[in-house]
Amino acid sequence: RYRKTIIAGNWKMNKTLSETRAFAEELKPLLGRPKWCEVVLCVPYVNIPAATRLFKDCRIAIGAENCHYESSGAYTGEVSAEMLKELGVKYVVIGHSERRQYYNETDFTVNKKVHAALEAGLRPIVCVGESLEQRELGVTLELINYQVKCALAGVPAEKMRHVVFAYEPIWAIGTGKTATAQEAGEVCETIRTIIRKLYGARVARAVTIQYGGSMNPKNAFELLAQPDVDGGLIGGAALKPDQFVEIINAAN
Ligand code: 3PY
Repeated sequence: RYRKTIIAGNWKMNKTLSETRAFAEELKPLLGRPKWCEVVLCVPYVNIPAATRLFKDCRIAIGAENCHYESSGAYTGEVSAEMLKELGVKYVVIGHSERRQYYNETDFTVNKKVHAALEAGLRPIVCVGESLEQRELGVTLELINYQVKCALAGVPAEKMRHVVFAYEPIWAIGTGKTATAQEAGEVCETIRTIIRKLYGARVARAVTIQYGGSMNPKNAFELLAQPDVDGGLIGGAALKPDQFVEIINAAN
């Protein structure tokens, strides 16, 4: 295989510390045979120290849901990529549509955060995706092209094996609507084509591109069967141990 399949949960602003512990206890006995896909849980900052301990023995990597683009400084309330790295964090979600929508995340700050994450030794999971209006206007692929190029501006080819993309159509996030496997496959293929134009075929072949947006145990298999869909970034279904394990099994 050219690239890793990555199943990553995105908990968003869910689960207290005690709920994190309970999730781990419920999850562990459900995890079956050894997985060849990489499993990641992106959790709220405050749960990271506990999560890295709780999930170590089942080889689930921990991710953060955001980071700041500076390594330190007068940014009250923010957390840097370096701080995350020292806690044992491996991945960081960058540019989730909820952050673009509610917290002024722009393609410019996404690019700065991608650089910060790579600099700190983290693997950014870069989220791109169109709104319903944009899809209906027929500008989805142009928008994806723009978002991917902006995110990768100045990123050298040798760093690209640490970069993950997640295609998350905004209209499918937290709405229960899913892109069809074909729609998801088309956009993920486009993302790979953009990377190929920027970095060449070898780099493009090795990049993991996830689908995100209401992936669940029912639709996971079909989505993951698409040749350019290399995993999932999973919202609601990652909050429930049984559903999360079903999706992991669908990828195995
Ligand atoms: C969702 O599935 O709702 C997500 O936003 C995953 O990141």
